[in-house]
Amino acid sequence: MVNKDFKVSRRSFLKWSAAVAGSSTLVGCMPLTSGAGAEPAVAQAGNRHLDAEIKPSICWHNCGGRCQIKAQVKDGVVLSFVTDNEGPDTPDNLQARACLKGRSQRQRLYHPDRLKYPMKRVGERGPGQWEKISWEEALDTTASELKRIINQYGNESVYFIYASGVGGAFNQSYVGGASARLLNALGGYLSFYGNYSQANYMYAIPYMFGAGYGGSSPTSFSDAQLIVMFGDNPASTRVGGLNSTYYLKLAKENGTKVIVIDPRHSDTVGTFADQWIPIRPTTDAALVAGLAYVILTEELHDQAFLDKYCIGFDEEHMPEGVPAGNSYKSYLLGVSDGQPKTPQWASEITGVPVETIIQLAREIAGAKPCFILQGRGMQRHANGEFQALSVPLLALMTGNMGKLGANPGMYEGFTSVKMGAYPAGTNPIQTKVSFFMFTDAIEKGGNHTKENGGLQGADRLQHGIKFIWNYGGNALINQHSDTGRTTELLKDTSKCEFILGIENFMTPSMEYADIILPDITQFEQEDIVTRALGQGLALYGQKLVDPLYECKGVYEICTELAKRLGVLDKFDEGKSQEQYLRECVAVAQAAHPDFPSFEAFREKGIYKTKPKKVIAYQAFVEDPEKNPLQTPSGKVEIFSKTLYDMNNPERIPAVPKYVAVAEGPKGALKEKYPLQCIGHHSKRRVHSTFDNLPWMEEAEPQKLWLNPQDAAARGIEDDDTVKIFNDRGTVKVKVKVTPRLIPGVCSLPQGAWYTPDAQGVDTRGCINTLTTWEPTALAWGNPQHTNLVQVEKA
Ligand SMILES: Nc1nc2c(c(=O)[nH]1)N[C@H]1C(S)=C(S)[C@@H](COP(=O)(O)OP(=O)(O)OC[C@H]3O[C@@H](n4cnc5c(=O)[nH]c(N)nc54)[C@H](O)[C@@H]3O)O[C@H]1N2
Ligand SMILES: Nc1nc2c(c(=O)[nH]1)N[C@H]1C(S)=C(S)[C@@H](COP(=O)(O)OP(=O)(O)OC[C@H]3O[C@@H](n4cnc5c(=O)[nH]c(N)nc54)[C@H](O)[C@@H]3O)O[C@H]1N2
Ligand code: SF4
Ligand SMILES: [Mo]
Repeated sequence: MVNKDFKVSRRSFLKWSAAVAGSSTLVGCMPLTSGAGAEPAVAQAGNRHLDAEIKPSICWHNCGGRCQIKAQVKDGVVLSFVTDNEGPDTPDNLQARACLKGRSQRQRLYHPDRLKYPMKRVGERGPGQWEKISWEEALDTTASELKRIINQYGNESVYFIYASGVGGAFNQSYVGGASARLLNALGGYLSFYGNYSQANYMYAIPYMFGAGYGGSSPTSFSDAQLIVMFGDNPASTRVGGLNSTYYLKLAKENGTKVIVIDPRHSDTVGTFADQWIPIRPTTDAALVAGLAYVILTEELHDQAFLDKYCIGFDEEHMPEGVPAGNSYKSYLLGVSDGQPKTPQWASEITGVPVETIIQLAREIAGAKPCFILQGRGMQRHANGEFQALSVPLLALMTGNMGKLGANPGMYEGFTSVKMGAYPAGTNPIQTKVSFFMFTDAIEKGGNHTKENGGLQGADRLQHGIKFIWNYGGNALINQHSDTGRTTELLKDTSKCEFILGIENFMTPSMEYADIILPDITQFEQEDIVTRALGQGLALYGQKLVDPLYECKGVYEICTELAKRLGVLDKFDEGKSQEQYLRECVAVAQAAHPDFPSFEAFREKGIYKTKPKKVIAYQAFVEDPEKNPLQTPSGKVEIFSKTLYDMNNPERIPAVPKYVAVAEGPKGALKEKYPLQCIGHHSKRRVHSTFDNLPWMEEAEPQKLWLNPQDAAARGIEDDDTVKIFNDRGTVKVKVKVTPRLIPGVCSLPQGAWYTPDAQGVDTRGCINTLTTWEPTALAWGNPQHTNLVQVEKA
């Protein structure tokens, strides 16, 4: 295995271990930025090492934030990380303050398990045998395999797999940066559409709102009378931007009521909600139908708004050629299926009491304006498209669109810094697989098609995926579904012939690579990161320390591969990395008159735009004739003729009906596997990143959340070790018995590193041991929160 010969000089090792062992006070993760009070604590922390130099850096992993962290560096060693503590920290100039993870980056930088040198697989693919090799050999082998596979199977067989762990200009794991530029220079690669975050939402919403859809920004939370959040947990996830909870706090101070609908009593519920409405996972569209029924039958709806801006709500506003009884109103009244969607009906499915539904409906209809918002968790389900499409109905029926303080049920809108991008070039290969179907494209090879796998840009693949470029991601195994099935597939080297891994750690995905190249972190190089928020943000990360061990950055790796593959001129155009960064900054300077000089930006490491209130669909609502939506009718399509014509009404309804799913609360497997298991995003990790930090395990140990009733019925007590299983796999982990989620539902926080024992039982708590490859019906997306399981005392 790795890490046996820890090849650093004793002197430098002692320096680092002393640095890591130093005490650290972890503050809470929530960015409760406030004008007063926060400054002294931050300033104190900032002065901990008075003689150290302070250099700006970045936390660039994929949470809803991107924060400035500032290193205290002395004698070439990072002594600690503090965070943005500059400026008055007022609503006009919020600090970009890091959470507990960003402040723990020192433990990641100096982690003893860092990958230290290039390695090649010896023996079968899978966990096991690695041999240390030289960079020369690692790069030569990678280049020759890349060349062989392109010659033999074509560029379409080279897959740049979804990965979100890195987000700089050069260091872009998400189909961009130096990796994409190299692959484009070589003739292109197979790319993907959709993503693990929001595939079902982003595929479905355009049927209703057209391309270019969007929401209002959290900066206007306090302009709302009521905020209703469906499955959204910004207190832990920072979705909506790193300071979105600050705006939530402002709204509360302003008297805005906050209601959160979530099976879990999340940190957002605990900190901000006036009311928590727990719901069974996958049933939000039924709740929306029940609410809509009350609003309609009590005549609280805004008929004029529906008439003017929407089609498909009622029979009077339907596209040509659709038989009667297909409107949303007909669905609500039970015209075609004989079942009116009464609060009783909705309550039976969702578990939300009838009185709560009636009261919530009246409250939503009475609040002017009402900010209706959904998170990404509620659509990461087997019926995710229709979960996502249902929420806007509440805003449309009450006219909560296009006005300050209103949001039409969509994700948060944002503003951004217009930073130039490092040019990745163009990809001549137009074929795209669904991000979630890459395993299918490996398994089926040339038989992966548009019909059976959702392929775009071609009817079928030529040979399937033969080469995987895995940079800064753990979705090859850990973050994808059904780890057991995926690992079996990848063991077969006749299917995918070569896997390249570029990482900082030996993650579960890296165990399946053929060559591993040890990457430097953001602290060992220079790069720029931007983030779109209520307030646009650009961060510059300076090189804090020299590369550790034998690690090299991805830019250098790509340069070396370009040399070996004869495309160096095309790759670097004779420019230096600094020249590229200067070009990126020049674009920002042209767009923002107050953007500093390159040198000043590099020195300070941060630039922010003034916060802006984005009002979704303001132009459309003001003048729908002049500013039509990009839908076939130019209006909001509550009924979609395109979906109707797919002729699959049970799984793909033309209006946002409740679609019951096999692993839902009334699913066929319920008797055998009675618990719905979701896997929320926890504050201690960003996906699988930070899972290996002892500080984070101390902050929040990995445990299954289980309700006391379900625990008692199984003789389980808090902190017991339990077995969670279904037909796909078994996980053994400790349990947190807590009323913070409803009976019948459990949650295994996603992102723990898949660690199977000899029997294949995961011993760390990786939820993807239990999830399925089966994609969603319309989007070919991930249903990773939809799982039926049983739990027993281990
Ligand atoms: N069951 C279930 N599965 C899920 C989800 C869920 O809710 N439930 N959520 C899904 C979602 S929303 C997403 S976005 C995906 C995320 O899945 P991934 O994009 O795979 O995210 P991470 O697991 O954080 O993996 C990022 C990797 O990048 C590495 N990394 C970090 N910094 C660097 C660097 O500087 N250089 C290099 N080379 N590597 C670096 C980290 O070590 C880590 O292994 O997971 C999805 N998977
Ligand atoms: N700390 C941290 N922050 C992160 C991430 C992380 O891993 N860690 N990941 C980042 C990324 S890439 C993404 S995509 C986002 C993810 O953000 P989300 O997808 O919004 O996060 P989740 O935790 O999956 O889900 C949010 C909430 O939805 C609830 N939920 C689950 N199913 C249902 C349902 O059927 N109905 C309703 N109403 N609620 C439901 C969950 O209990 C949870 O509290 O977060 C980002 N921020
Ligand atoms: S994990 Fe996210 S919120 Fe925390 S410091 Fe990093 S970027 Fe900021
Ligand atoms: Mo995500």
